[in-house]
Amino acid sequence: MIKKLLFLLCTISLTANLFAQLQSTSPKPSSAQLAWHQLEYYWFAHFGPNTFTGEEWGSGNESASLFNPTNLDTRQWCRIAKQAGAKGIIITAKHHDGFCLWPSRYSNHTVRESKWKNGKGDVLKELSEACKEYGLKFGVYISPWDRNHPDYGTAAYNQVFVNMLKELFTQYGPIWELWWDGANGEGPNGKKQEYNWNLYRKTVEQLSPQTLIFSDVGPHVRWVGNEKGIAGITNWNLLNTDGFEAGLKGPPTDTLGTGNKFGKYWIPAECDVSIRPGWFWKGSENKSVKSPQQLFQLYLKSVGRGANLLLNVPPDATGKIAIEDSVALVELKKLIDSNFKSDLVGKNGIRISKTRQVTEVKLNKPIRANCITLMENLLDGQNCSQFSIQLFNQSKQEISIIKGTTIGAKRILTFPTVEISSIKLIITEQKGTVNLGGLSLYHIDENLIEPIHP
Ligand code: FUL
Repeated sequence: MIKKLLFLLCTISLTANLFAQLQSTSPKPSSAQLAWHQLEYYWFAHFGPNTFTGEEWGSGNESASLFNPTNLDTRQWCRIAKQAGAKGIIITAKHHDGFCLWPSRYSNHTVRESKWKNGKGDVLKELSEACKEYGLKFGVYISPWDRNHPDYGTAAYNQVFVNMLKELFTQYGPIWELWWDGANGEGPNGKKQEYNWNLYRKTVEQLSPQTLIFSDVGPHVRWVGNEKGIAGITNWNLLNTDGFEAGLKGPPTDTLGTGNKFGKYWIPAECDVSIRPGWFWKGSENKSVKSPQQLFQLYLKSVGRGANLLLNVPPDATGKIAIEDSVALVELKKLIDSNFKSDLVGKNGIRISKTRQVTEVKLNKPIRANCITLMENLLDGQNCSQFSIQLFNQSKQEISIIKGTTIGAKRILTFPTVEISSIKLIITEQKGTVNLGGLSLYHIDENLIEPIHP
């Protein structure tokens, strides 16, 4: 009997030890990443010669004089971004066509060679200043693939790219997020470039250690594996990147969507998607701007799955955000605000009993609802790998059960409307102790949700 008891005690303490060990070795977000998680939603701005030619991938042979916005107004972009609830703007400083939106000393294909402002203009200067004025984060997309630069495809180009990065960080900082496109096509001499990612990364780390670098493999933020704005239903903020590189040598796209449960590094997913069919503005697509309801769906499938939403809002050829886009964006903000305005638990939840794995909420009267949001406090890492939520009516009968896997920064779960008297959340599987940051209940507009979710 005593032997059995000792054996049991040993097993319990070994399991507890293993649990504590797992928790302490599991990756955690840096403070810059924690702050990034809180932003939830911000903009992409694709702008350049393509805005004037209607191309998606410029050849690099376009004349610089094509770039000539008649009324560039980056403050208008920021005003609408603010009104629309976006937290920052990431601009295409250089797309695959090689055209630089700043007068780079390392290229002959820039705003300086254009007619805009007689070659004296600088889009990055204007946008970085406007972002500061409006309290928005400023980010930069810079494509290493360059279809214009004569050095592309030779070792010298890696230094050109480094020099360009240096210009960006020394002249337009602070740069909050740097977006690295892994695309690697041919340059003007028909050759592809061997990118020196380590050199690029070291350059940025030296100049701006707080900047979050995005690519297929992070190191700080990862591509979600599609350009539809949709994260995996299971979405770990962890990823194994050893042996992978940005671009074609990246992890499989479905892995990018879900992350790795036991991933070695904290590299959360960012969902990029355009408000229009293309990434660059085209007059012909003015009627195809996504509706506020479609954008709300994307919000649920990105932010609502613990990722961030990077929504592309391309300025038009005058240099402003078109009316079609701004109307949809301001409406989106209204939908988010009105539907998530009142947390019905906050208003009516009387008693919350909480143990390590079970959280119970009793409501002081039956409430009609169709949405629950969960949040995990990520300071201790991401730990929930399976949960179930039971919904009970007044007679304490279970009326619905919702099962899910990961929670992360935020998890938005929708279900057919029911009248609820109490809620029981059970963490059925966890990697380490789940630190629940919030459980809220809403009744959102039924036309906005798909029948069953997840
Ligand atoms: C891709 C590019 O090829 C597209 O043009 C766009 O910039 C998108 C965000 O990234 O890799």
